[in-house]
Amino acid sequence: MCNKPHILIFPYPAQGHMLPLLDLTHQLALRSFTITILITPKNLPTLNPILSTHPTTIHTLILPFPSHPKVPRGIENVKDLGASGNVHVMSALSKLREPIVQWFQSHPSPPVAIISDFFLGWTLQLSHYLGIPRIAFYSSGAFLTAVSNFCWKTREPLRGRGVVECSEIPGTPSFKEEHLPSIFRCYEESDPDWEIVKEGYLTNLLSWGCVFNTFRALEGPYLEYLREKLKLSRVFAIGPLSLRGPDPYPNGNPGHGVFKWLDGCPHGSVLYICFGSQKLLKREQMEALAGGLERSDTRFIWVVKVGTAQQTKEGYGVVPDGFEGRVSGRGLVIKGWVPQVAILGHCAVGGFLSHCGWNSVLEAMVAGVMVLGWPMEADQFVNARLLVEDKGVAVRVCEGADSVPNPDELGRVIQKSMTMDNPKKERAKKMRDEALKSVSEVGESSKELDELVEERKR
Ligand code: BUP
Repeated sequence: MCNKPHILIFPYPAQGHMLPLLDLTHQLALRSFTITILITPKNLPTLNPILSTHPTTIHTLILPFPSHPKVPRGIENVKDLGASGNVHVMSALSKLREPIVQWFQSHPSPPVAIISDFFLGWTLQLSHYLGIPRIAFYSSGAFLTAVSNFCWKTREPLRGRGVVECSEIPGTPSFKEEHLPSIFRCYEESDPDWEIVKEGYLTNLLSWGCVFNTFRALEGPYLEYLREKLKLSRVFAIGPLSLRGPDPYPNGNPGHGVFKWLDGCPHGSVLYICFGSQKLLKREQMEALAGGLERSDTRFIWVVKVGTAQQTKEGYGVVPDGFEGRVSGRGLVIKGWVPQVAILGHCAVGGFLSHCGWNSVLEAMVAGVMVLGWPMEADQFVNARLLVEDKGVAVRVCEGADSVPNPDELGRVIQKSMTMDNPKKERAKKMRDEALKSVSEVGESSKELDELVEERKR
């Protein structure tokens, strides 16, 4: 371990946060860093591809998930808890400070830097204590960071205002109050967990550097805003990271049946539907979506998140009776995890009905497919605005975590979006070219990754 700079990587336990940070970790391992990834036991399987790709340069620091009164015992990943659990998971993880200090102090060759998720802002103070720099890893975009920063600064006056105009930010975007990241609306002064969250968000920008999973063609003005207006000296835009990860199938593609089915579908004809790792749709939403898909007469793959036995009993994630039979041949319903990046990259896929989670946004751009957005919570409305208004590569089909779309209308929008030529599809394809260019040898994202690496090796 001694000759190569040693870096501690601390991901946040939600799939959408872990996966891109592991892609960055892969790049650092390729560039002669020694790495330790801090992980809790149940999240260890997510590391399998990267650990088997770098068996000697990537190590793990496995620490038990700290107990917390609001995180049920045995849960270590937000995907088993839902987005509202984030606040308590963030708070629980802050109890890892002491074990990390002990590990660091007894290590023969301790890390020279820590890269931790932006949901772990408290690690900045930890890094000061350890005397090493901290790099904040943003698994979300620069636009969101600009909006979040604006909102924290003006948080009190935001309440009850209805519409919030982000006056300083390029384009002066405005958002309905309920479309701002939920953290600003749910904030509870009296709950100490929220204090940890707020502190963490605010201190992130004071880190030695801020790394974003984004690329200039998608978010150029917002990256400039962070650099120029907020005067952040080290902003590294190094994405899309889904193009930089380890081979997900080092022993050969396992041949997921979905690809065989896609091979038989015409070019651009399939709508892929997935709402990320956390969102479970309620019965009425499942019925409305199924109804819309049935009426759309469109080929589709619908990835369904299934809940606990109790949630299923209450109708969450339940596919309506008879639906699969009625759409047999033109639609696939898949319960469980699928290789999303590879599916989006298949030439038969022509659209993505998405909750607009940041990774899904980037993966759609990499695949060059237009997005049919149904933002629900968290950063998703901000991301949707970027795609629909700024970039013109998406349409909104519904909005809100509890909203139930009208099946007739949904069916019509899906059919129209998938069958008609429109400029959004063309723009999405251009965005794919830009994404690929950014990670090419001479691309902007590659240059910024090189800069980050060089600065940390100095
Ligand atoms: Br579900 C699912 N396969 O079946 P987002 C998700 N993913 O590869 P979220 C799969 O998880 P956060 C599946 O490709 C993307 O990289 C998907 O991230 C992958 O949404 C990631 O889009 C999901 O940011 O994110 O889950 O809401 O965890 O950040 O809240």
